[in-house]
Amino acid sequence: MVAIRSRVVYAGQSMAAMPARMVYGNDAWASNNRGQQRTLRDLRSQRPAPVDVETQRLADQIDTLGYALLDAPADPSALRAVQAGYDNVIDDPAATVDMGRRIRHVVRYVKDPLRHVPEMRELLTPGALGVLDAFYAGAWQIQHVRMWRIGHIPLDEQRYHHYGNQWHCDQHPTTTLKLFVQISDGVTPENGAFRFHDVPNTRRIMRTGFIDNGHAVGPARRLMDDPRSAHYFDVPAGHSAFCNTTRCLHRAGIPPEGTTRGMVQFTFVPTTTGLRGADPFANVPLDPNVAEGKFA
Ligand SMILES: O=C(O)CCC(=O)C(=O)O
Repeated sequence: MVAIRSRVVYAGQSMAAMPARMVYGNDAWASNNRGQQRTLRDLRSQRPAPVDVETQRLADQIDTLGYALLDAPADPSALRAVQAGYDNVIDDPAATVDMGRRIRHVVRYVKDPLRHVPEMRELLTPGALGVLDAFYAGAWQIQHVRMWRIGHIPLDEQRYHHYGNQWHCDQHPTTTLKLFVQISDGVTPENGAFRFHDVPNTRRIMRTGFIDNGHAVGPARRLMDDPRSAHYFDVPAGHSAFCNTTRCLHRAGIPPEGTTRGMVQFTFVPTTTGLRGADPFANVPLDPNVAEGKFA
């Protein structure tokens, strides 16, 4: 019964999103596509960022493919401090909140992660800062910072949305970027790696039968589930990648029973109030969506 009801809801959402999907190849409303890209074009034409060729190449790749994997990992001692901080905080009920949609504990977020694990700041490496400056022409800010852990979802529950375990596109403005930082060791496609399709594949899937939240028919279904066409974030801990999760279809892998996978994520948006200051963490607001009663 619940499954039938969710199909109906999905179908309804899907119909509503259809025109924007055909035009833009993603699930964000027209206003989150068109106007946003204009903002970016204006910023870039006013003050192109003085960055090196490789940094610019990565920023350009985010425009065309929707993602960029950074070569240089975080400093090993910073990573160790973050991993120790994560291990300390993630089992503390006062510092965390369970946010799974059907089974609460399958995903647990740290409330105010910058306070609990201040060393997280060092995961935003000089390489990442350069790409941000190139992409946003220096005019960006951190919208929020997240640290979370996902766990196993029982087989008969895997077809439902618990955390981002079903293929989906976020509905943020298309100028929003997320930097994913691997903080668990030994992540593989089989044991829970985050995975995504690049922008050209996402467009194809969106236009050829994607319904919603892991549901698709026809060519979209085949392409979406073809492991050869997806990218897996199975890099060693300390490595990071930008992903435009509005333009790239993505999902979490599901860790095997008895295991978990952690993640740190920084979310960036353009700012119209000038270049970023010396400390990008100076005024990062608390994330209103990480709270008791909220869902992942
Ligand atoms: O890999 C994960 O834990 C899911 C992330 C995700 O879906 C998102 O950040 O939008």
